[in-house]
Amino acid sequence: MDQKERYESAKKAYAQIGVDTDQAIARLKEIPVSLHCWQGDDVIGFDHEGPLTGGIQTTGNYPGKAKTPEELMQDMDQALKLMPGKKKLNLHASYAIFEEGQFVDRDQIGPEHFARWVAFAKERNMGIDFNPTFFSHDRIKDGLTLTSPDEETRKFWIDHGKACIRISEYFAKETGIPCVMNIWIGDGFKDIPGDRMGPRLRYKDSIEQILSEPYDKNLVKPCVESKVFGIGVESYTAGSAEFSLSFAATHGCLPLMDNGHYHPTEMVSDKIPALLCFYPEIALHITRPVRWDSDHVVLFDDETREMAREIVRCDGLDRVYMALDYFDAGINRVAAWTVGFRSWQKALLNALCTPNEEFKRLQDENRMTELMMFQEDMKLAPFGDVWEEYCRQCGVAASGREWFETIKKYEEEVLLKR
Ligand code: RNT
Ligand code: ZN
Repeated sequence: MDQKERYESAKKAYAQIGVDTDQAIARLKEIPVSLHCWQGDDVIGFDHEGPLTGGIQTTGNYPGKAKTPEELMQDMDQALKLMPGKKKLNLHASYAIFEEGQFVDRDQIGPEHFARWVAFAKERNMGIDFNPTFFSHDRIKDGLTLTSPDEETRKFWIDHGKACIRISEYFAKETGIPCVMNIWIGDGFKDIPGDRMGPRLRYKDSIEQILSEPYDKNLVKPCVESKVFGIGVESYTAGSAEFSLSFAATHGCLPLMDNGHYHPTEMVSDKIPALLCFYPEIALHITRPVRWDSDHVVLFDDETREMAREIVRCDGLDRVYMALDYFDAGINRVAAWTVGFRSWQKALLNALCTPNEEFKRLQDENRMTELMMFQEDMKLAPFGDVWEEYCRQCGVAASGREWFETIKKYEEEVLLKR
């Protein structure tokens, strides 16, 4: 059978269980997923010399990492060409581009330092999401930013947050697509704190001051990302789950869940429907935690599938902002981007090809044995043929072995020559 015949046969098989694969493919093409620039250079950026701090870590030393804006854009472009689907660009403030002699500190950055990124995104029809960078910087005092008891330090970081609101609005205006602006800080303590509430009250006040910067709520969507712990801040983080959720709920901003930021048996797939009962919109960082917040490349694994399934089941595709967040420095970085993005695309397509209505009915009628059986059956549905068709329609290779040839060539001709 050729590809077309295989798809026709899969389409029939899915139709028998009430799934319209043509519709699933068409829907997926409209869903934007945010691609993080920071996989390309191990979360370094262009505004500092120092190492990555803030309780996050990249491991590995694979050759060829991007060191300049040109290299990062070139690498990302290569990755984008191998991915099906609609993309959005996700930038960190540390990726500001300063022309010769134009350097300013993070509290002073403005739209002009991101003009080249806007041009990059516009040429590729992408919106832009943004993140203030509260890590990897010498104005971090004793590991603290927005929670610092030192008012000068705290003010510096509040001003950074405000600058980022202005830049986010600029992105939205330029691209015509709302900008999701995510606040995450690594502030916390390695050992048992003497005051847990003080830093949280300062954090609350700091975000309130940041959000007091005027902005159009339809254009900028501020989020607060929670975290259970970080490297070096094992005992306490100010931005815990309860803090972030409560802040978002009481301040009209979005909670952002990163699935590497919870205790290992807590599942974000289960938290998505809980939050969607209350919040009009939520945001996600999709990653793969291996034993800790290790930020391995996203795969088409059980929890990834389940997260996508919950978004689709809850009819949440227009209410959930999806962004990838991982950084592996131990493998080819262009391939890391590509595999992770494609994995989330697979998860979404798989979710759209799931007989969700039928599953709900079985549950509501308490036919749990059948539900279990049917869910197991679905694991062997001819999903690969639908994926192949989706990739064909998007003009990218369906099989990894095929697109990997491009990566190998790019590595030889570009990455290894750096
Ligand atoms: C860190 C958070 C945060 C970062 C990025 C670089 O644990 O997940 O989102 O990964 O902002
Ligand atoms: Zn994250």
